[in-house]
Amino acid sequence: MTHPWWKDAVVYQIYPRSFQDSDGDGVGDLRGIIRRLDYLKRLGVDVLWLSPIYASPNDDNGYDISDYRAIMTEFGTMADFEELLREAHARGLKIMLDLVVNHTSDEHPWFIESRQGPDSAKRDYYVWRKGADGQPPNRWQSFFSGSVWEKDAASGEYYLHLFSRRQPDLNWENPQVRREVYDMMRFWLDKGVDGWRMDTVNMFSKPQDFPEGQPIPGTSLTEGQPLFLNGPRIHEFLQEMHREVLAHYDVMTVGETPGVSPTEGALYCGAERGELNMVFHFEHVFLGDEQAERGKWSNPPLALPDIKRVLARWQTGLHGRGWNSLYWDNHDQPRAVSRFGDDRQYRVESAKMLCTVLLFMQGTPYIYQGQELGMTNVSFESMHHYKDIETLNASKVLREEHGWDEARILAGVYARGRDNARTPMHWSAGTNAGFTTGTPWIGLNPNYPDINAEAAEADPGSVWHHYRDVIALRKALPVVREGAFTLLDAEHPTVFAYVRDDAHTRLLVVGHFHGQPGTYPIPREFVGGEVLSNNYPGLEGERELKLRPYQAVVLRAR
Ligand code: TEU
Repeated sequence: MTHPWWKDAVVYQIYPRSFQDSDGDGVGDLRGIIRRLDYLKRLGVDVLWLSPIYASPNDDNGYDISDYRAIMTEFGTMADFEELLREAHARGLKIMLDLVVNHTSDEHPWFIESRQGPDSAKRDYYVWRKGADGQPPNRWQSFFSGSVWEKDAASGEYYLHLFSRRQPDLNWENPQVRREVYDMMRFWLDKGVDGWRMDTVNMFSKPQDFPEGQPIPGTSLTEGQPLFLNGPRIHEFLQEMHREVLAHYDVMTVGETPGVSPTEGALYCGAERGELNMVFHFEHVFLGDEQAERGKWSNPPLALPDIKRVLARWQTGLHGRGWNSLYWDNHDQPRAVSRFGDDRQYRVESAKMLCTVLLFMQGTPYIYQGQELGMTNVSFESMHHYKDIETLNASKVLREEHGWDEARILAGVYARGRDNARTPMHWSAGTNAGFTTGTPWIGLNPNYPDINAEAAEADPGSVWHHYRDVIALRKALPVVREGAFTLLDAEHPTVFAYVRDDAHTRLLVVGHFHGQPGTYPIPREFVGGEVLSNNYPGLEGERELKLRPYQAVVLRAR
C-alpha cells in the first residue's frame, strides 16, 4: 500500500451513553453497539471511535476514569467489549478508543492514595502545590468554570484540575505516570484495538512554575491556556509514547489539540515527527468565541468567509506536511446542521451540503452519531433537563457572577451546549426513538418521529443516503486523498467553492450556505463537466450556476 489505511478511512464517532441501550436501564451500552454494527456497515464507515467506555463515576460522562482496565458498569462487561471487537472486525470495521490521560477521576485508586498526604507513595502521580498566603499557585480558569486548583483540607495543599475538581490532572513530569499510561495502552492494543483518539493531548505538559495568565475580563481569574496548551515538554512526551507504544502497532491516532495553528499542528502529525497521525483543531468551531463577552455562551455570529479561511488554511497548511481531520461536530459541539446549516426549512438540503463540503476536502472525516440523519439541536424547556457538567457549572457562574437571567442562559445553551449532541440517537419513530425500553438518562429531541434512521434508510432522498453515496464516491476518487486544495472566491459571502486536483483529475466543489437561491460563475474548465454529486435532482446554468437553497455540487472537469 502506498499510503497508510487511515488516509482512506471514514470515522464514525459513537457516544455510547446515547447510542443504543440493550438492557432497558436508559443508558446506551456495548451490546447496543453490537446490535447496530450492520447499520454502520451499510453507511460505509470504516472506524468506530467510542467515547470512553471505562469505569467512571460519570462526573463528566466517562471522561473521568476510575479504572482504565475495566468497562463502565452501565456499558457492560469486558466480555461484551471483546465480543464487540470481534463482531466489528468480522465486518471489516475498526475500533478506536478514547485515551483520557491528562487526568483521572478523583475516585481512581491512584488519586485516593495520592490525597492520603504529602508522604503518599503516589503523591507525585498528581500535581500538588502549596500555594502562598492562603491562595492557590495561580488564578487560571478551569474549562468547567472556577479555579483549576482545589484545596485539600488535610494537607492544606492544592491539586490541579484543568476540568472539573473531580478530574485531577496527572503529573506527566513523573516518569512512573507515563509508564503506567503506556502499560495501559498496550493492554488495550494487545486486545486488538485499532487506534486512539487522544483527549486533551496537548495539555499534558505544564510549565512547572505555573506562571499567572492574563486577566479574564469580568472575573477574578486568568487565562491559563496560552501557558498549558502545547507546553514545554509535550513533544518529548508524545515522541516517547510513540517510541514506547505506538510504533509497535498498526494503529491510527488523532490528538485533540485545542489552540493549535496549522504550523503547530504539523509538529504533532508530521509523518517524520514520530508522534500522531492527525489532530483535531478547533478554529472553525470556536470562531469569535475568544472575543465574545462570555465566550461560546454569547454565541457570536458566524460568517462563511471566516469558516472558509480557517478550513483553507488547514488544508494548505498540512498538505504534504501532515494530515487533517475533518469534522463539523462531536460530543462537545452543537449539531452541525443547527450550527452551520439550517435546521428548519432546509434541514435536509443543508445537512447534505455540509456533508459534501466536508468530505471532499483532504483528510480523514469524522461523522458524529446522528449527523448522518441531520439530527438537530434540542431546546429543553428549563435548565433542570440539562446534564452536562460544563453547562451546569457555566450556567451557575453566568447567573451568579454575570447576572444573566434563565432566558439568556438558555439561549446560549440551546446554541452551544454539549447536551445538544448527547440526546439519544434516533433509530425509529417508536417509543424513545428505539433507543431504550426504559427511561432515557437524558431527554430525547422531540423531533425523532420525523428524523430517525429507519425512515432515513427507507428514503433515497434522505441525508443518510447522501452520506452513504458521498462516502463511497470519495473512496473511488484518489484525488480526494492526494490532490491539492485551492479555495475559490474566499470573500464570497454565501458560497464555499474549492478545487481539488492532481495530475489526472480536477474536481470543483460548490456549497451554497444560504436559504435563498443564488448564482455562482464557475471556472471555464468545469463548464459542461460531469456532475458527480448533487443534493438536488438537477443543476441549472452553464458558466454561471443557478444554485438552489443550500445546493451542493461536485463537478469533474472534462
Ligand atoms: O474536551 C477538551 C476540551 O478542549 C473541552 O474544553 C472542549 O473543547 C469543550 O468541552 C467544548 O465546549 C475533551 C473531551 O472531548 C470533553 O468531552 C471532556 O469533557 C474534556 O476533554 C475533559 O476530558
